[in-house]
Amino acid sequence: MKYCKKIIVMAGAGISTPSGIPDFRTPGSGLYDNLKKYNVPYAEAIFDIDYFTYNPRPFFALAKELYPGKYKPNIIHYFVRLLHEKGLLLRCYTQNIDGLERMAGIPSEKVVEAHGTFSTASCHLCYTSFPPKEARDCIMNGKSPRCKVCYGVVKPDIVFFGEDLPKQFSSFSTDFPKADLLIVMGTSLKIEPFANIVNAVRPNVPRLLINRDLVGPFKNEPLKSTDVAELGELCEVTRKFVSALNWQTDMDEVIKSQKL
Ligand code: CNA
Repeated sequence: MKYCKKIIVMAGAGISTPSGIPDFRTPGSGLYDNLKKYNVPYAEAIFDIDYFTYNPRPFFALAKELYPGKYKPNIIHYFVRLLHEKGLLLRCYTQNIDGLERMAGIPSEKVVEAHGTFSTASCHLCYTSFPPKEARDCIMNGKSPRCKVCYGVVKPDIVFFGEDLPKQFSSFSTDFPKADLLIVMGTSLKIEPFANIVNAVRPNVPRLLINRDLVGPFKNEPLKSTDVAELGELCEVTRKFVSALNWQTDMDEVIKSQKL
């Protein structure tokens, strides 16, 4: 870390499981094993744009759970914030839609929410913007928000399977070649095109995976000499890093400054 000044973080649902938000694929606790109550014919249907057009209710039931407000950032989000405070964070690319990076105080220009956000909403048919608070109120009250132009169903701007990623995502092509360290954490690296940008750093740049299991290129045998995998619980590994870097006091201050 001492020699790295342009760190990119690629994050997934695993950084938010310690905050109480289930990920997709962890057997037992992951969303894919717990979708019965949403009554969907197959797991991915809940984030499938064609299925949403046919029946938006399962997604809205899940959205009620996931809307930011209920959950708080944890030490992992604050670790990314600390990288920023120390002038080391080039960008955090997250697949998460929980807004916990924002809540941890990482400035919006430092975060690319590659799979969208609940903070804006639009019609899923004509893409006209819709007041996000009104969308939230409707969904929380069990109603479907409707577009004021075409009466199509409005959804928070979460990227579904079959939809394009936000424009911001394309900045990876200029960010990644500048990075001098890539940290990949809490993701199965199963969803494209996000998963693939792990290969967009220069070939000699170290890549560090912090996760319960090996994923993506970290599964290769032999492992590339510049790739390192630190397997385990993210909170524990993060604490270990904070201590090894002697950042405990700074970490305490960052958490204290973000009164939630
Ligand atoms: P995933 O496919 O569920 O993978 C999560 C990965 O994190 C797995 O490899 C787990 O083993 C690992 N993991 C989970 N918890 C921990 C932990 N405490 N310590 C260490 N490793 C852990 O999720 P991905 O993010 O790869 O999949 C991308 C999807 C998930 C995106 O489209 C998201 O929108 C979607 N998602 C987001 C959230 C959220 O915003 N919090 C929640 C659920 C799903």
